[in-house]
This record gives sequence, C-alpha cells and structure tokens, in this order.
Amino acid sequence: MQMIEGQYTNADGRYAIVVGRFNQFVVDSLVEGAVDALVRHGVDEDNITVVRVPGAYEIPLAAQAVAEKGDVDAIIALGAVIRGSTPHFDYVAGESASGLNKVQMDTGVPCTFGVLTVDTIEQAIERAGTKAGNKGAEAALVAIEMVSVLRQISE
Ligand code: INI
Repeated sequence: MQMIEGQYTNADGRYAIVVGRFNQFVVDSLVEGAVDALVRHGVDEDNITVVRVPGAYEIPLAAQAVAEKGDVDAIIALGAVIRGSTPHFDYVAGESASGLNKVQMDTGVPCTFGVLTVDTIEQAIERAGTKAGNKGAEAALVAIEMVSVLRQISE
C-alpha cells in the first residue's frame, strides 16, 4: 500500500498571502498568524509575498494573477467578511470562496481559504488570534501541507 500524506517539513516552498484589507483590524492579525506559522515551519521570509487588495471580493482575481505568474507553490487567501456590516455578505463571501476554488482548479496552485465569514465582529476577533485560534495560521499550515501532498503525487 502506498500512502501519501502532507508533511510540514517542505521549508523550501514559496508562498503568497493575498489579503483583503476590509476589516483591517481583524485581517492584520490573520496575516500575522499566517506569517508566523510559515516562518516557524522553516519557510524563509524571502519566500513569502503579501499582496493586499481592497476586500474579499477582489482576492480571487489577484490570486489568479499570482498563480498564473508561476513563481509560488501555494496561495493563502485571508480576509474577513462580516454579515453585520454588509447587506451583500452572501455575494462577497460566496464569490470570494468560489472564485478562489476556480483559481486553484484552473491553475493547479493550491489556494487555501482563510477568509472569515462570520455574523459578528466578535466572532471575527475570536478567530483572529483569540479564543478560537487564528484562521490565518491554520490556512498557512494547510498551504504547507498541500504543497507537500502535490509534490509527492507528482514525483
Ligand atoms: N469586503 C470584505 O472583505 N469584508 C466585508 O465585510 C465587506 N463588507 O462588509 O462589505 C467587504 N466588502 C467589499 C468587497 O469585498 C469589495 O471590495 C467591494 O464590493 C468592491 O468590489
């Protein structure tokens, strides 16, 4: 039996973090968590590029441009869509998620989804480095794992 499972030891990977600035107070903590997780797993800071866009809706297009350029192994998408602050929550959150999935399926570059989609600012804060962990860090770890899985599959 052959088993393929991701490792966290592929420190030579190159990563882009594409982040929507909207709700910046929250997303800055997600970026901090993601960078911290990458660096503590051995990724060189020189191999991390942060791309900032206005909001979660813009993340897929920027992610697509990054993926098509071909110099990263994975993209970590970060943002915060908060229902309380927008009547078009479902459009912004839905298009961000489906757009990112399309990018990864079209390009083969994994795009992990660290975009918070929550009802309240309190729930967002809980997921940005307080009692529910840091979803930016989680998305970064998933990116490392997916790079490892895809490398093993293509060996
Ligand atoms: N973008 C977000 O990332 N989070 C939000 O909560 C949000 N709200 O509340 O509207 C939001 N809107 C902006 C959107 O992402 C686009 O930037 C905008 O629609 C212009 O295309």
